[in-house]
Amino acid sequence: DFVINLLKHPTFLDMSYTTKFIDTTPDLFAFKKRRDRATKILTYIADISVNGHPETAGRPKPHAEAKPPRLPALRGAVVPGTRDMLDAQGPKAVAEWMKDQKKLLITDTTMRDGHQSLLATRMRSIDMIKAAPVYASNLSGLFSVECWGGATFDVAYRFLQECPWQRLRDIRTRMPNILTQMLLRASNGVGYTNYPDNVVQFFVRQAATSGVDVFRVFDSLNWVENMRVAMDAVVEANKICEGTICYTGDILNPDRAKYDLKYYVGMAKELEAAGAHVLGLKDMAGLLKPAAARALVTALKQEVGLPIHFHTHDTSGIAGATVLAAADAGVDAIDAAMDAFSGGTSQPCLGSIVEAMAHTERDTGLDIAAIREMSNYWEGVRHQYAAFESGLEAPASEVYLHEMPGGQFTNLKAQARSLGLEERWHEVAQAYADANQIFGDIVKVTPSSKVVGDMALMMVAQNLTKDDVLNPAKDMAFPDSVVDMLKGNLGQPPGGWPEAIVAKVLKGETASTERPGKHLPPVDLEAVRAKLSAEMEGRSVDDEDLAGYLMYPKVFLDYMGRHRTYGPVRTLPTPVFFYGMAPGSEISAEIDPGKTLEIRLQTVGETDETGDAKVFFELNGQPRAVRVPNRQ
Ligand code: BTN
Ligand code: 3PY
Ligand code: ZN
Repeated sequence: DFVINLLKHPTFLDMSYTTKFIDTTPDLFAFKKRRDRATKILTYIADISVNGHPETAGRPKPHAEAKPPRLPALRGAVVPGTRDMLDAQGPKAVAEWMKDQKKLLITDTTMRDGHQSLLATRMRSIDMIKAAPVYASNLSGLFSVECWGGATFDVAYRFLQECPWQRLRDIRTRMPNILTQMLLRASNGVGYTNYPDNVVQFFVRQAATSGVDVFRVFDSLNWVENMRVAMDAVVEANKICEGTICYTGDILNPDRAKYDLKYYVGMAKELEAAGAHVLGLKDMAGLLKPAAARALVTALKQEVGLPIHFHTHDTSGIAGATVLAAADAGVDAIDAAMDAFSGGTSQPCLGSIVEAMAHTERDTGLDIAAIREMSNYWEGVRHQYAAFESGLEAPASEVYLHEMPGGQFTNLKAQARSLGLEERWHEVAQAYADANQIFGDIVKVTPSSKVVGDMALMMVAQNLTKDDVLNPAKDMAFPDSVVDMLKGNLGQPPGGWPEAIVAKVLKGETASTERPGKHLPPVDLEAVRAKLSAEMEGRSVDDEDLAGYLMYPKVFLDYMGRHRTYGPVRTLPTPVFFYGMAPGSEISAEIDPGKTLEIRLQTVGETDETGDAKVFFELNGQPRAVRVPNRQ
C-alpha cells in the first residue's frame, strides 16, 4: 500500500520530491484516505436515496411536474461593467460616478438576501454558478450582485456541505464584469459574536482576495466605533466600503424620537468621516415608509457627500412604493431581488422597479426581457427548494409592531414552532416588541435581533410580561445571549443600556462600555493554522480554511469531517442533493473542470443482517456498488 501511495503522489509524479519527501509528507501514510472522490459521492447519493436528507424529511416536496430551471441564452459577449471601473479607477472613482450619473442603479440580491429571507438561506452554489455567466452577458448594467456574506457563510458549511469561499471564487470567475457584494457584520464578521481585531482584518483581506468588491458593513447596534476596524480593512484592500446605517423606528413618529432624522444624519456623517465610500441605508425589517424615505433621503443627500445605496424588505407589501419615493428623492442605488425571489420578507421586485423607472429621468437602462428570462430561471430554481419555503401567505403590517428583520422572521417562526409556540405567533410578535422596549429600544439586526428573539420566546414560553421582566423582586434566569449583550459584548446602543435591566440580568456583575475588540487579544494565526492542520491529520490549511475556522471552529471541523466521507457533493444537482436518485435515473457531476462523472443508479439491493443496504451504480459505464447503513 505504501508503494502505491508513493507512486501516485503528485509530488512524486511531478518529480519535485527531495530525499526528505518521505519525512515531510505524512499523507503518504494516511491509507484510509484512499477512497476516491467518486466513491465518496456515490456513498452520499446512496445514503440520501436510502435514508432521505434529514433537512427535507416531512417537508413539502417540489411539484412532480415542475419544469427544471432553464438558463437563458447568452446575449452576446461580456462587456465591461462596474467591476472593470473599480479595477481601473478605484473605489472613490466608482463612488463619484454613482453620484454623477442619473440612472437608478440596481443591486440584485437574489443570491444572498433573496434566498436568505425566503428559503432559510438554503440556495446551493451550483444554482448560482450556473446563473453567473448569464448575469455577465445579459445584465452587465447592474450596479452589483449581492452573493456573499450574512448568513450564507455558515449555512454553506453547516447545512449545504459546501465551501463558501469556493462559491465566491466560482461566481467571480464566471461573472468578471459586475461588482460582487457581501454583507459584513463589522466586528461580528459573518458570525454572531465580536471577533478579535486581527481576525476581522484577516477575514476582510481574504474576502477581498477571493472576490468580494463591495463590502456593506453594518453594526447591529449602529455603533460606528465598532465598525472602524472592518471599514479600515476594506479601504486598505482597495475595495468599496459601504458604511451602513441600520434603520429602525419611524422618523415621522414623535413617539419614537430616539431614532429621528437628526440621529440618522449624525450617524451618516460619522460614517463619512470614518472613510466610507458609499453610504448604505439598510432597512432590514422594511420599516421605512414612503413619506419617511422621501424625507430621509432628501436630508442625507443634502448633509453628506456620499452616494446612497438603499436596501429594504417587502414584508409590509409597500416596499416598492418606498423605493420609488427614495428614487424620487435622489437615492443613487437600490436593492431588489429578481421577480421570482422577491416580495414578502425578501426585497421588492426587480423587474417591476425597472418597469416603473422606464422612460423617466431615472431609467435604469436594464433590459426587461433579459430580466424576465433570468427570473424564469430563478423560478425553476426556487421550486427545487420547496422544503424550505416558509409558507408566509400575505403581506403583514404587523411588521411595524414587532420590527423583525426579514432574514429573522421565518427563522424565529420556525424556532417558535419547535418550542410548540406556533399557535401563539402573534404573542411572540408582541413579546418581541416588548423585549425591544426592555432593552431600551435598540436596532434589531443580526446579532442583536437574535438576542431580542431569544428574550421574546422566553417571555411567551414562561408567560412573562414586560413588567414581570423588569420587576426587580421577580427572580428569573435570562438567556445566555441576553447576559452577553448586557455585559457589553456586542457593544453599546445609542444612549447605553437601561440601568435597571442591566442590574437585574447581571446581578451585580459589571458591564463593559468599551469596544469589545479593544480587550480581545489578537489571535496567533500561525499557531491556529498549525493546530488546525494537526486536527485534520496533517492536511495543509490555506487562508480560506483558516478564516472559516476562525469564524466557526466547530462548524468548520464538522464540515471537513463530512467532506472526508462524502467528497465534493456541491457538484450534485440540487434535487439529487436533497432527495437522492430513483432507480434507473442518470445524472452527471463535474467534480473538476473537465472531469465529469456520469452516474446511473441501477437498483437498491436488500438490506443485509448488519443493517446495510447495497446500492448498485454505473459510474462512467462501469458497475460500482456501495453499502450504506439503512436507518429507515
Ligand atoms: C446536515 O448537516 O445534517 C446535512 C449535511 C449532510 C448530512 C449527511 S447526509 C447523509 C448522512 N445522513 C445524515 O443524517 N447525515 C449525513
Ligand atoms: C444578516 O446579517 O445576515 C442580515 O441579513 C441582516 O439583515
Ligand atoms: Zn436584508
